[in-house]
Order: sequence, then C-alpha cells, then structure tokens
Amino acid sequence: MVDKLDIRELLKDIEKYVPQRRGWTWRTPVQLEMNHFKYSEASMPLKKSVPLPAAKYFNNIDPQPIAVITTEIASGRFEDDIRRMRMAAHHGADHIMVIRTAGQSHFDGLIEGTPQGVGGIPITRKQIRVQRKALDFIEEEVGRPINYHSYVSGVAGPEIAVLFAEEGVNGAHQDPQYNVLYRNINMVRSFVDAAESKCIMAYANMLQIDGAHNANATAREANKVMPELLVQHAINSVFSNKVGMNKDNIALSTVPPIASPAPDLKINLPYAVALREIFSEYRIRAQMNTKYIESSTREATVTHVLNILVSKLTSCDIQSTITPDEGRNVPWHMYNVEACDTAKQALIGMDGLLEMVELKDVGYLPEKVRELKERAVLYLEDIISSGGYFEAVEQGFFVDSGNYPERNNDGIIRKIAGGIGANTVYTRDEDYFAPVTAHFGYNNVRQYGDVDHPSELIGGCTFEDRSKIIFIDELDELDNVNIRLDETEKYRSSSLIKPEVEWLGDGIVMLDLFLPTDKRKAEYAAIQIAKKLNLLEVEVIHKEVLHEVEGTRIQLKGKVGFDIDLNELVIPEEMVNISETEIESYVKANPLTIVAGTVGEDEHSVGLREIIDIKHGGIEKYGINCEYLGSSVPIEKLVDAAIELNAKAILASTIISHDEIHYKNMKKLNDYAIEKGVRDQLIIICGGTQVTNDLAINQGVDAGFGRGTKGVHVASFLVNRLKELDNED
Ligand code: Z98
Repeated sequence: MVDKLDIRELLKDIEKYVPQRRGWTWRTPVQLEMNHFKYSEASMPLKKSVPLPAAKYFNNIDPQPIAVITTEIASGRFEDDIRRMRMAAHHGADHIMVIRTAGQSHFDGLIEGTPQGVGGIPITRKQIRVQRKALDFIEEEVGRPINYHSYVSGVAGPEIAVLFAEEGVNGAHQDPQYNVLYRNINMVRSFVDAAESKCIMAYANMLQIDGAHNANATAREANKVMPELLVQHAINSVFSNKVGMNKDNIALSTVPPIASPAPDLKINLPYAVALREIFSEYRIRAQMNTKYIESSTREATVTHVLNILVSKLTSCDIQSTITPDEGRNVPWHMYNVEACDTAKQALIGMDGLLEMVELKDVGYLPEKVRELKERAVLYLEDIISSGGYFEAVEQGFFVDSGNYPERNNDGIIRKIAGGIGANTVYTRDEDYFAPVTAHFGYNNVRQYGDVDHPSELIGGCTFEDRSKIIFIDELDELDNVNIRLDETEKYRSSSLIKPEVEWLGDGIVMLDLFLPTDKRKAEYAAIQIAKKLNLLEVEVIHKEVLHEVEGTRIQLKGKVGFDIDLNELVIPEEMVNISETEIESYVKANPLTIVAGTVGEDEHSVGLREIIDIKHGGIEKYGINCEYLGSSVPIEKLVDAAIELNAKAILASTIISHDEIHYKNMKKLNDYAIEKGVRDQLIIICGGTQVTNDLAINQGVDAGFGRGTKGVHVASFLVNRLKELDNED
C-alpha cells in the first residue's frame, strides 16, 4: 500500500532543500508493443500509473503518447495542489503549470514571505521549492521526469527568472508582447527585461512558451487574428533565439482559433499547418480553445478532442489540457485528471494517424495555408514600413478584429513612452559591472582582469553557490500553510473523511439533476432541493435545456456539514474476480452445467437472462452450459433438475421482496437441497435487485448478488468456489 503525501514532512527543512536538476525534459520515444498492439508514436511507459478505464479489457496497459501532457494546477493552496499534481502525474501529465488568471504580472518585485492565495497565485520561493520537492518525489514514483512551469512576466520578470533558475523550475511563459498588450507595461522596458529573462532561462535550459494565444482569447473574433498570431510568434521566437535560447527550447503557444458549431477543422487545420510549416524548427505547444467554452463539460471535451486531432495532424510537441470546466470556474481535482485522460486517450487512440492518412497538397488546405502565410508576411512588412514594432503597437496594429490586411481600428494601443515602468531603462555606464552568471548585454568584466565569468569574482553567484540564496519563510502569522494544515489536521491524522473537490476537507459535492420544467424554474427548484438535502453555500454551475418545457439538467455545488468516520463503516468483503481467460480455461478443462430460473411467483426474468446470455456478456460466453428453466419455477423443480442434469450450481433469481419472500425462498432452496442430500454437491447462488450477499449467506445459500452484477462476477465466483471444492477433495 502506498502512502499519502505527507505535507508536513515535505515542509520539513525546506530552507535547505536543493532541487534535483535544472532544465526541460522531453519524453523518450520508443517502439512499443503492449498486449500484442504495436504503437508507432509512443514514449517510455511509466513505472506506476493509472490506466484508462477501458484498459481492463487489455491487461491494464497504459501506453503513453510522445507529446508532453500539460495540466494547470493552482487552486490557491499549494499544499493541496501537490496532491493533485501526484494524481495528474499518475494519469499521464509530465508538465505541471502553476498558472491562473489573476495577475502575477502586477507584482513589482519578488513576493517572498507572502502567504499563498493573495491576488491569485503569487509564486513564492517557498511554494516553488515545496512543489519542486514533491515533484522530485513524484517523478521518481512514476519513473518519468516532470516539468514544473510558471510564468516570467511583469516588471519583476528578470527577478522571477533568477528565482526559477535557482529553484529548478523547468519551463515558463515569457513573451514581452504579453506585458505590452495585456498588462500595459512599458514596451521598451518589457523588451529589455525579456532579453535578460530569456538569457537566464537559456542558461537554466528552461522551455519557453510564448503568449500569442492571448490575442486569440482577447480578440472579438479569434479566427480573424490568425495572421497576427503568426507574426507574434515570429517576433518572440526570433528574439528569443537571438538572445541565446535554443530553438528546441522555444515553444509556440497556439490555440485552435475556432470551435464547433463553426466548421472547426476547416479553420483550425490550415492555421495549424501554416504555423507548423513556418516554424518547423521550433516546438509547438497546443492549448485547447477555451474562448467558446460554456459550462458543459461534454461540449468542452469534444472541443478538446477536436483540438487534439489538429495537434496530432500537425505533430505538436506539448498538449495542454485546461480543465474542461473553464465555463463554470470549478477547476477541481477530478477535472484535471479527466483532462489528462482525455489527452492521453485521444493521442494514443490516434497512434499512427499520419501513416494512414495524408494532408492534401492540392485544393482547399494548401490554398488556405498559403493565404495565411501571405497575410502574415504582408503584416510583417507593414510593421517594418510603419517604423518598427514599437510604432506599430502605438498605431494599434495588434489585436485588431479585422482579418489583415482588413482593419477594424479596434486594436490595443500602447504608447512608446507610456505604461508601467516607462522611462526606467538606462544606458549602462562604461564601467557597469554585474557579478552574475547569465546576464544580457554589456558587462565590463575586463576591468577586473582576465576573467571568464563575471560571477567568479565573487566566488560564484547564487547559481553556483546556493548558500547565497536567502530563504524567506511566510511572514503572515494568520494565513500560512502551518495554520491551514492545523485547521484540517483531523482529515490527515484521524479516520475522518469529507468529500473534497480542491482543498482537503472543503466538503464540496456536486449534484446532477434533471427537472421536468423550464430552465428558470428548474434552477430555483434545484437550489431548494439542495437546501432540503442540507447542502450549504449552494451554487448552480451548469444549466442545460433538454427541451424548453419538458426538462432541464442542472448541476450545482454545495457543501456538506458533516464528516464520515471510516472506522465506523461496515464494508462487506470484496469478491475477488478472476480474469476472463482464467474462467474460460477452467471451464474448458472442467465442463460445467448450471440450472437457472426465477423462483416462487416471480416473472422478472430479464436480470437473470442478462447474467446468462452471451449477448449481454453472460456466463454462457465462458462455455458454461446453462439450463434455463423459465420464470416462477418451484424451488423443488430447480433442485430436482440440478440432480437430473448433474449440474454443479443453481442460479435462482428473485426480484419481489415483499414480506422478505426473496430471503424466505433462499432458505427453502437451501433446506430442500439438504433434504435431498445434495447440498454439498451444489453451489446455490441467488440474485436480484434487493439481494445482499451477507443476508443471502445467512439464509444458507453460497452467495447473493445485487444490482449491478455482471456475468463475469457470477462466473468468477463459481470458478473460485469450484476450485476451493476441488482442493477440499
Ligand atoms: C496558458 N492558460 O497559456 P499574469 N505571460 C504569458 C501568459 O500567457 C500568461 C501570463 C504571463 C494559459 C495561461 N497565460 C494564461 C505569455 C498567462 C500570466 O498577468 O500574471 O496573469 O500573466 O497556458
């Protein structure tokens, strides 16, 4: 049995923890054969993982695709996020982004000493170090490196880049255009800071993701900005490469611009192909389209899968998986895990796609690709003839909703001399000297003689000498991780448990309801139902009209105000199922007849037929000879027929439970078999919707199967019991 992550243990001596490595890691492609299936685009399997649900039909294989799978986890409590990271890693994520919507880039400096959850997700050294430490353990557990990621933006970008390099962060969003357009940070300052940040990221071998996708999310019509997106990618990519980043570490952040019911592939595929062709030497990080996501997880998942098809057709390197619940703001554990599974399932399901289909090189697709490229090139030429990037931004070139060269004059305008941090860039003095490793631009190290690296002059900077890093713990005495852990301690160190969606002990549950009325009435009726169920802080998170008056589906969340004590649960013993092949080979070697019927005056035969019928996965399929005697069969007839046919078992089914008749009939069956002197030679199994195993056994029969039973469960029990009997002989 594996242990749960011990958060207090992780926090212990955190000021001394040294991250295990620096830099980004891609998956290792392998020629893979699993359960006789050959995969042509798979990567090294994991040591430990949770396979997809249907894997149980294929010996529980869990093939991993080649693309890195990303999940975003930032609930505001790093101690709970760590547990979610572990779950995500076991479901196939190897890129964990600590990113959320609320402006880290509004911070002017490093934010060490602050508690988590202030203004979104401040990335403090403590948070980073604890999470990296946990990931170092988790990657050991799953047997694959896990990339940890956040973002380098705002006027504190270079300081954050240094922090990340020190703490073993493996990837970051970095794009000065993001600062300029969306955070109104001065453009000159942003590009200078970006050069410094990128230089540090290159030293630490970090992967960079750019910010072009934000234009997609911001523009009024995302598909109109496709030429601009190509231009934004080009500006950041070439800039990064010139600063010293390897192209292999530069990932373009792309979002398929449109979603169904628009003709998804007709627009998204040419765009992705154009991007892939222009930037063939770079990496592609494909995010899913969230702009059009409403609160339906079903709709979001389909969009995600269509997006992954485009990713597969254009061989993207990283597949992002924003939780498919963007539209209702419930980024819960289970949705992170589901999104990772969606990516893994879709990518592996499409294994070898391009070996079987080819993208056409004549007609609509290449024509559209060419058109996009031409528009992008014209856009770039226009920027140059308008005086360069800064002038173009000042003229409102970017995030204009026109399909370039059309213009709607609604672009974002920023002033060259305006924005946060304006006039804060100075020419370095002739004797300017910074004793640091990985520094962009002029550094007069020669004034100190013949030195290779400026930091040598001080015996190494924090990159070489970790003892120079100053660790500042959380300073808030009322809001910090220790206080939060104390508050939820009972859920860690006792047998109490509470439902949870993102924080231990948050008590949140979701109700999924169908109400036979219109949307508005359904919403208020659902709230009333939740209150009657004693749920607290009730909030509707999804409304879906199935028909304007016939009915509405409502999903709501609320909190439960009680705990469950695991020690007080009465858990029936679990029946051990054996594999289908084991059942088949046993029956082949030991031919087996059973007799079956519904007993007493009970005409409900469907359940029993499903247990028997091959069509429903019943026990016939394992070669068991089933003599079905019909419905309302007298007890005596079942036993007599078993004797006559030399059957080894009786399957008796009863649905009617009035006056405990189902249990009375079981007792009769047992008594009559004893009377006939055959009880020892017969296995008696009783089933029905109201039957429980314990009560059935109390009546003297061998087993009781209730609702949800499948043929395989009954066959498993039969074979196990027959084997036991064989051993007794
Ligand atoms: C993603 N879900 O890309 P604030 N820099 C860049 C960004 O794209 C972002 C930030 C900074 C998205 C995450 N991206 C959103 C290039 C944000 C974040 O201002 O601190 O929120 O910046 O995966």
